[in-house]
Amino acid sequence: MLIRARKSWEISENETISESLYLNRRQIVAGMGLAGLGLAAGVTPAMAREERELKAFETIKGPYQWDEKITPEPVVAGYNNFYEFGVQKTDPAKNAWRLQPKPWSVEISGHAEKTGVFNYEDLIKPHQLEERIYRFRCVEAWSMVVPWVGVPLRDVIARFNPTSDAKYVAFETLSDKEQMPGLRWPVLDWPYVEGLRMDEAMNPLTMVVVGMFGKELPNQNGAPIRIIVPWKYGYKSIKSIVGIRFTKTQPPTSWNKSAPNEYGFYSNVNPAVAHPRWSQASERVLGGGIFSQFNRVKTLPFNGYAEEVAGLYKGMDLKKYH
Ligand SMILES: Nc1nc2c(c(=O)[nH]1)N[C@H]1C(S)=C(S)[C@@H](COP(=O)(O)O)O[C@H]1N2
Ligand SMILES: [Mo]
Repeated sequence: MLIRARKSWEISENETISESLYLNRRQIVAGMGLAGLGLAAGVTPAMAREERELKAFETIKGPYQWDEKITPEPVVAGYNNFYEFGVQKTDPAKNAWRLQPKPWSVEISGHAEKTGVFNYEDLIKPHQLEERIYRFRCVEAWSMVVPWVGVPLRDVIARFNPTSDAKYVAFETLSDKEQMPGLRWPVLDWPYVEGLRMDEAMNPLTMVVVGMFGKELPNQNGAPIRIIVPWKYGYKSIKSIVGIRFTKTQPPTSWNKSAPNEYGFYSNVNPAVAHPRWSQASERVLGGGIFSQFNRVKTLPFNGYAEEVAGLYKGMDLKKYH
């Protein structure tokens, strides 16, 4: 292996980080100015951000541990897609301080014996939390490796006793203009929605995630509760969930609604099926070093999880059901 005595993440992420640090400093200075003038202690963005200290979790090591270099935490927390906070990769880290992840509740509805509004604490039991290292592949052809903290989605679902009519699970993100400045732009049809077929949702790989790197999720990564589906393109991994609905028919999904020929319902990582505007055959590994524009690796079918999930799609034309 080539030894590179350079920074551990590449230039674009460096810019990301220094930009947010810069903003942070500037806002702290603004806050100090207020304090210096003896004004009432208003909460500045930087203060709000710092006050949300991320609680550490005790976790057990889960069964799935992808054996690859973990992406530096500042990259995972600084290079995001969360359009509710803006469309630039650096926007969520700058703007998501407005999100209030506590208290939080999720409405469970549709074809299940048990439905209703449940507090975060009713859904997530701390002693069940496990850490899994997954690789994560965005449809924009970049990838990372992240130690997520959470529980299998199937364990959460089981408590609601879905009926035999529950063929799909639909998820919905919070949509609150007060907390999410990006909602004023109609880039997507808000709220952000996603869905899985029931057997995909019940697959042991599918996770309800509440943390990363041993701590609570930063807001920009989808606090306080999101889904991670490691064999699918990143947009299936919906953030800051307020609704889970068991449905009989295939639910609409945000990216499919916005560009149906570009984004299908299934969205399985598939190097053989190009996006209409770019290839999916390879990917850029984030945080791979200063030369990482050259750090392209071949994309793996089902993002490397074929052994675990290919059976879910037996007999399906994966070009048609992309
Ligand atoms: N609600 C919501 N969830 C979302 C998105 C979004 O814009 N809004 N972006 C998706 C996309 S395209 C990706 S790649 C991942 C990014 O997750 P990360 O920022 O934690 O890496 O979140 C997904 N979940
Ligand atoms: Mo993505």
